[in-house]
Amino acid sequence: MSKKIIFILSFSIVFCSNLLANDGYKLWLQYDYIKNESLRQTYLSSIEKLVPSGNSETINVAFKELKTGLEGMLGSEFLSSPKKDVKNILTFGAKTNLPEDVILQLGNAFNEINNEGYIIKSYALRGKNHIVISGNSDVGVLYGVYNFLKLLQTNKSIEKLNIKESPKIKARILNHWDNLDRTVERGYSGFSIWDWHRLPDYLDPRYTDYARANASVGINGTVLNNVNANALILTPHYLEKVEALANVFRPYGIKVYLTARFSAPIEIGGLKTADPLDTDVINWWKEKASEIYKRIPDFGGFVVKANSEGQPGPQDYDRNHVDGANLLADAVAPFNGIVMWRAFVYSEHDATDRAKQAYPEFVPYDGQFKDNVMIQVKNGAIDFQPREPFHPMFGAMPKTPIMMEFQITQEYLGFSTHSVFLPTMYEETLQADTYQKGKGSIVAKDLDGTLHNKRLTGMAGVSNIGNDINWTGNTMLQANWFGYGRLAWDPYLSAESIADEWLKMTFTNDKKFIEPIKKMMLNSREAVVNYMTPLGLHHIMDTGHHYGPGPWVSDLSRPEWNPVYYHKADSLGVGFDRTPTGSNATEQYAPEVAKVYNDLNVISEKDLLWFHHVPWDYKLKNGKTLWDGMALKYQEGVDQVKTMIDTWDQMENYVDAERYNNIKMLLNIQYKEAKWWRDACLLYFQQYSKMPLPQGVEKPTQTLEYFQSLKFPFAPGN
Ligand code: GCW
Repeated sequence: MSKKIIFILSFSIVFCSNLLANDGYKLWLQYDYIKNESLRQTYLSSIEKLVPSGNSETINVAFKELKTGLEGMLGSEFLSSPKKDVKNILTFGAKTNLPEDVILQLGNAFNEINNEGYIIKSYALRGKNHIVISGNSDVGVLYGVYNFLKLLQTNKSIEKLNIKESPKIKARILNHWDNLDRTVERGYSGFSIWDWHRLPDYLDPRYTDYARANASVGINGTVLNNVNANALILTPHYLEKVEALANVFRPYGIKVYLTARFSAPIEIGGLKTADPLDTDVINWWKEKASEIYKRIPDFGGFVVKANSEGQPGPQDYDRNHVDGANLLADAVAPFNGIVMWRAFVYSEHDATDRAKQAYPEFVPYDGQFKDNVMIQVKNGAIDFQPREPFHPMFGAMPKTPIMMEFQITQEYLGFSTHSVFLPTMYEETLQADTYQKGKGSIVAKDLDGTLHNKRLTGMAGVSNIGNDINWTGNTMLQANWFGYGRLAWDPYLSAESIADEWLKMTFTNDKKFIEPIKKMMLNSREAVVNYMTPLGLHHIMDTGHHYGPGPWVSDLSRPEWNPVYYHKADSLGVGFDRTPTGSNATEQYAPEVAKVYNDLNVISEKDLLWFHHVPWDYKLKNGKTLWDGMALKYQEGVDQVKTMIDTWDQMENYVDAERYNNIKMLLNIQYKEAKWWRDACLLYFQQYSKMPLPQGVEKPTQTLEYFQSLKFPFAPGN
């Protein structure tokens, strides 16, 4: 081959590798060849040999990942030509397997990390340079390996490393709302990744890649099935399949959990009752637990949705959530299992403001739940809206572990067509101050246990993945799976740092790409709030499937399923009065917080209509009337999506065509739908405000009747 051809070939490999077809399957574990030659050489010369310590499956996984990652980023030169005089060594292994002289170098570090934490340290000894990745467990080492690889993926220096990191939350879990027929409730990325029919014998390689992706961000648990549960998952036929998945996940430090249908003792056990105080029921659950643990010794435990939206529960027998949760807790306690009992409960027989209903069912029972019960609370008191004030239960149960439930799938945020970076939203809730133990009692502190000194801690994220080739349908939304995992590991991280990492790992380190796209991501959540539910509006999505606007819906059987229940628009104004003159939901917050929410002069306008019913001509802080301000917010949301499109259009040279087009086409859909939201909502509310659209707001493209006539019987995820 002529020199010229070789040059052209290597040029195209080096400079165009990120422009080759890329279906997005590899997520943030792209391990792209490092194009900055001097940086690549520095890395190459700092890692000449990999030395594993220990030979567990987890260490083998870590070894394999290091080889894949380093070969990808550093090229085939890496380890291809074993040198005689190796000077730069990378050792990895848990403390128990490391040679004494290496342990000595790490000094006290092992006491400063917890059982899943890791240490990455450089040192020189007897003329050699060492990097060691270690921890108190093999899984800690694996986390260290992923984080070491991330240093290279994000082009950081690997000189003089001295990193000690531990997860701040113990149970870092994905919740799959996946059904046994492979449909996914509120799933917008294809069907379930669990191929129940072909399990347990056929193990789709995707299960392993799923485990890798999760471990790389520190997720250590997965609930395989929907909280609207089917009892069949607890029968031997399915448990065998669950066991097969657990075996795939175990080396990656991931435990399997299942949802427990409360009426399972009747449905699959042949009992007449599921009363939590009935001896036969108690024994049935104990036996079921021991049957599961025989197959899966490290089974994590159960998640339960009880007495909510038609699910069976202890209240069917005049018992309460404590009775229900403790029943299951006792069954799994001998095996160190836990129960995650959901607080998402509300009843159509209760006329109380839906936002208030969970609190009295749980908070008065603080201290009565067994030690291995966590109460799983959604971030807000209604239901995963584009913006919700934090749930009043956070900080309010000092004796009961409270875990967070975030939704990663975008049930109310435009499905997987809308590019919304959710860590911004998660961060807002995690940083919210509950004042339950005075100023600074932020939600994150209740979750990591430091606020009330809690032993069990957890976070759950309702997964957004399915069997689409790129897992999340929209490449941009991979960032939400990633970001959720990062925040479950450390709830104090900034959304900005997460976006930065994800972009570099997923696409490129080029600043000309990173800076504008990071900005785009960080603004994307406010955009969706603006074009869907500005100023504290909520739950005005169309009925059932929640796709598109439906503020007019008023005919559903349950009052609190109707958007009109939430916005209460009338000729006098709009918004839900949750102050003492209304439902008084604010009384569930600490007095300092309630005072702010109650007071029109101090409440943030972001939450205005969540807590107040205000007149259409109410003066906003910018001097505009509420009507004008609302209309302008809707327009602003649309404009923000336009800006996202303009930004993305500039990026064609930085991204492979496949992922570029995936995002581009979806942004165009988002733009169309943002306008749909703006027009439909403004036309609807205008019937009450009777005011003209202010200057700067585009004229609606269709009539209100047109928007109301749209029907989507086959919208996904329903
Ligand atoms: O958000 C609502 C959804 C239901 C879901 C429920 C829940 C799994 O509309 O689809 O059911 O919340 O969280 O239990």
